[in-house]
Amino acid sequence: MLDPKKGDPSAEPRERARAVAKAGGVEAALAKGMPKLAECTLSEALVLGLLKQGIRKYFAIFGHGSTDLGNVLRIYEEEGATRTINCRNEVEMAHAATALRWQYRELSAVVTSIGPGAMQAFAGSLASASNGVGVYHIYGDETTFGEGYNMQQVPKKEQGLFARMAAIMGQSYALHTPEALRDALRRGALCVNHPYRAGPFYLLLPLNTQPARMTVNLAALPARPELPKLAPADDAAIERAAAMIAKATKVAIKAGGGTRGHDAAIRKLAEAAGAAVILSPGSTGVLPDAHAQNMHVGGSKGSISGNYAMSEAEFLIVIGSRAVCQADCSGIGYKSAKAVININGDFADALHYNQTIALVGDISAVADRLAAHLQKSKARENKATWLKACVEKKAEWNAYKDKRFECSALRDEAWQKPVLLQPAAIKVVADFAKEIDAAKFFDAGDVQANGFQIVEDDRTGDTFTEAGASYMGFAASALLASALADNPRYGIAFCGDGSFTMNPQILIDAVEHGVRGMIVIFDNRRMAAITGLQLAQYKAEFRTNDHVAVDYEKLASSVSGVLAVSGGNSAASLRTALKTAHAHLGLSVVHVPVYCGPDELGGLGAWGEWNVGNWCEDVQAVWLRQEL
Ligand SMILES: Cc1ncc(C[n+]2csc(CCOP(=O)(O)OP(=O)(O)O)c2C)c(N)n1
Ligand SMILES: [Mg+2]
Repeated sequence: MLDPKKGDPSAEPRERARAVAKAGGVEAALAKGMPKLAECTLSEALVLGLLKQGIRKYFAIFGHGSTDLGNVLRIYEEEGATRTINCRNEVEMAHAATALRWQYRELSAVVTSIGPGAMQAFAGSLASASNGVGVYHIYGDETTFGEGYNMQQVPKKEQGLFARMAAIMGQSYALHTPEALRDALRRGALCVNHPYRAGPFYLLLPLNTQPARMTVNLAALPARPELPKLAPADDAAIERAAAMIAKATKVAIKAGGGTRGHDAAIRKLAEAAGAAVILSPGSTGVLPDAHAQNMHVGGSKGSISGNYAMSEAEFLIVIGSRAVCQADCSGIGYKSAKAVININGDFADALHYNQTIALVGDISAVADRLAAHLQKSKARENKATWLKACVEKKAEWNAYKDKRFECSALRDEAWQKPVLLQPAAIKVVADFAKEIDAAKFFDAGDVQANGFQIVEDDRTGDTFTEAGASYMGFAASALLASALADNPRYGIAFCGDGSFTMNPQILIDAVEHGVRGMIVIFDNRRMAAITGLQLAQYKAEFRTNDHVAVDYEKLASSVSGVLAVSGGNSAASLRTALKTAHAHLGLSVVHVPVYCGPDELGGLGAWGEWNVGNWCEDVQAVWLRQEL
């Protein structure tokens, strides 16, 4: 209850917020004389602690489980110390926070109420866990007195169930005691800033400890950790690895998602080793698209050239890969490989295969040293025949793709008229993105799979394909990151109709928070990726579409501020629509009807094997015989 006799309860927090904002951070404010010891609530101490780690930005949906924290965020925002944006769906905001870190490297926190809000944000955090992206999640939680069930807690006579659940996904800490904040934030800082295995850190904030008063020593709260890059201490293993690479004649590099941002080192190593480079869906751009040694993606979807290199290479250099079943180890992966060099920061990932020399450490640091040895020994020289065969396979793949890109409209059963084919339509939008230097976002379905087979990136950071979890709804939600980014970049979300309807909240949130960007809905009026799998495996479709016609243009334009445009049924009309959409100073939506049916030009094919459905027996039989 507010007690008028006690004066303004927000006066002290306001003063601290002002001091921090004015100085430009907690440490700077302390240096300028802000008292180290603060008497405040746990909610405020948490906000100060996060500020000390450089976190000023919050995505929030408040509820009764987070009103106290919300009140502190209000005061701190009024003084210019933090920024909070309110969202419409917790899954959406978890995705936006993931994208903010992934795309812009900016750390933020997601704030929810207790119960359903927390549960939804938790579900969304799978994307940050799967892609190794650090984000703080702060959930309201049951009171520590245990006076009775708190509404919306997990209804069981057990303690700390949300914290336990969250700890399975990442790491969690229940702030049962305000003074535990120091420990919680030290663990959190390492989790969200971990150099090679970052992920979500969950702070469970009980309803009754949020307003509890405490003495916090601001000087003692942990700052963002600075960790040195690590690499093997001596050259013994690197020399052994270099000698093996020099001797082998068919070498491939598998560049996993961990290679993102290590473009220069990967190129140097690939060229020194004479290795064909197989990309993951998440690492397109690490080697320029047209580089002769770039074989494009490999795996269950894969490509003609990527999968050729995967199955033919006799020697494998795995870099920054966690060995995903679809992309690596089931089916197509490395049937001819006799030995592996694995560069990874994580011991377990580095030792995933047998016959391995594990070069544990920072990718650039290790790859540069290995490349220097390979250059000295001219390791590339005996690989000309192999690289020539790889180049031929890449030409085959490019010709195969071109045939699909050139195809004009085909008559579609659901649309009852000729409509564009998905690969051709995605190519038009991907080319447009390049033209205007936009970031591309993909999440799931045929749109994602065709997308990573199509994009022609020349550097890390032009495509964000949520390949870790393939979470339908990520792409559109990721646009919201730009609302909080220091230097927002125009983004285009490539969405299937199914994926878009999982998280359409962006229509409202983008307008409210001033996002400039575009959603392109590739509408085949079904969840076609699953239809395709069902047909390929069991020759029958089951419940992957409905018969409800949705007018996405009308739906999108019903939100004031959103511009909706029809992409039409030809490449030319789609290009015109993209230009119109891009000229809009806000969020625009381009709706493109696309074909789904038996014509092979409607997709880019699947080039690998996959341990699912009725393929398991065959795939597993091959895997059992593999010694790697
Ligand atoms: C949240 C979520 N639910 C279910 C799935 C499983 N799933 C993967 S792709 C897909 C269908 C995607 O449909 P759509 O977005 O329309 O793309 P399309 O394949 O039709 O191009 C489904 C249901 C998923 N990846 N994410
Ligand atoms: Mg669809």
